[in-house]
Amino acid sequence: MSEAEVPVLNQVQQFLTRKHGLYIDGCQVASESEQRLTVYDPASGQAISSCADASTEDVDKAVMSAWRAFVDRRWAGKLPAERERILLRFADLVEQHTEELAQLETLEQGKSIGISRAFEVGCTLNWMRYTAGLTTKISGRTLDVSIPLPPGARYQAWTRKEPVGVVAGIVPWNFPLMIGMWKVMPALAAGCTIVIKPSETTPLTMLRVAELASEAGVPDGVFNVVTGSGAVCGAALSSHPQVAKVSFTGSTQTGKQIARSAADRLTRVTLELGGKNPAIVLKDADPAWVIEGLMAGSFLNQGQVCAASSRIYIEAPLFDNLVGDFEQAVKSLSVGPGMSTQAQINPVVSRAHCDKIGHFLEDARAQLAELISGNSGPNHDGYYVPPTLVINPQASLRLTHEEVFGPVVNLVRVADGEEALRLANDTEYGLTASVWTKDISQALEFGDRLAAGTVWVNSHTLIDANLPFGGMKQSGTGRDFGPDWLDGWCETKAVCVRY
Ligand code: TXE
Repeated sequence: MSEAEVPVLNQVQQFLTRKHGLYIDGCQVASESEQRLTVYDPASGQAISSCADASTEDVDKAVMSAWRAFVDRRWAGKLPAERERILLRFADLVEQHTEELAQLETLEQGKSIGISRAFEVGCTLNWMRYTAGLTTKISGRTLDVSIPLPPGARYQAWTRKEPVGVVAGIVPWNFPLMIGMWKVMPALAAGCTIVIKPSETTPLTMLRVAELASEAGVPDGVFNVVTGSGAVCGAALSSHPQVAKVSFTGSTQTGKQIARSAADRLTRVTLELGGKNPAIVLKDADPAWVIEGLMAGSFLNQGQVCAASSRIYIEAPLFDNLVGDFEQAVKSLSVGPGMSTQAQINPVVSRAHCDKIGHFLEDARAQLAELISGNSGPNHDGYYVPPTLVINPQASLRLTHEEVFGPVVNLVRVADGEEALRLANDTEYGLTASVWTKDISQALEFGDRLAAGTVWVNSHTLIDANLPFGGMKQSGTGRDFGPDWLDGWCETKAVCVRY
């Protein structure tokens, strides 16, 4: 361990050595299956823990626990203010365990401990408290109706929001705690119950926060966790007949599979899928803002961010100078383990993902693309990918169009803003986009014409609990966050009363 590496807390070491089961009905239970899935530290490639590889029977047990908790109204039947108090207490407990959760996250996911503290836990707390507050603001509308029969009858009508039922939350590995809580919290705030499946690569933090939820007073069966593969555990969960809604974040391919199986029973779905997000830099942009904003927008969490800026279109007069500035910035990044407080780029999540990014780069090299790379990682078995700029990639390269989901960003010279807009929108994705300019009219014009669920001006990848987020086109369906967030977790019931 180098001097800059954070010592692992005793409770984290103990948690890693536990034989983790599933979290059902408010306690750890052993899986029906003997199969285990190994959890690796991306900085070393060493096994650090394992989790249960849940069977279809396990998933059924968890869903039925959530179903019982929903139908007997042990959660939805509480006063909204009581649910809010419990959820705020849950947030306080997560805050008290910040260092423990941040270390677990870094050890299983690879990201910097600073990012784990600030984002995985720090930002998650903002979302938790925001959503807890929504619990007491659920409301419908009163509606005047024009029903003419029988003659002389009078009516009053209104809508009520009711929790949709048992929710299945399926979570990816890039922000295991934060994205997990983006599913748990709105479900609980709305009065639903949930079974959550973290990624098999990063299952640990969800198992730990489920314990904290129970400690905060969330009733047994309301928050359940199953761990396991996508093919068995994920598929069984998302197609379970008692699941009323699936909230999924992950690849477009798996999202489509889930939507297809949900169609059979018209299960509600929210899908937050991939992106190949453009940033358009116009010639009057402030270069210092561009470098600061788009270095973070492209390399945060090693580029494993669905909202990341991965295609940067730069108007010709600024291009050469900005490429020079990006090169300098990329080459100055230090690369090392997430537990180091000094490393700015850390390993990616898994050997498989490291190899996948490697294949994109091999394809680019084979086609003689111009690549500028920063530092390589330490010389051991971690999953390191050097931060890389691809200059004017040809249309034939896979990384020109496909989501790399790694520390790789395309810098493209464009003649003018019109060419940038055409290229920016020439994608099957539509998650995020940004435009960089000092001209407010240009900014608004480009904002209107970019086909993306979120458009930033002079920033990128900055999300907020009060700002709706989600994709157009093949980046998904539905919106998370914002004042109307719980609408996606509720049914609207119309009530009409004759008097
Ligand atoms: O995703 P999957 P993977 C993108 C990114 C990445 C690619 C593949 O480009 O390289 O997806 O990553 C569960 N039924 N994103 O393979 O398979 C799985 O167990 C139900 C974008 O890891 O989509 C995990 O819990 N569930 C992204 C979750 O789905 C299934 C974040 C995500 O895994 C399932 C991550 C099935 N049939 C990757 N198959 C984003 N939008 O932020 C798998 N799963």
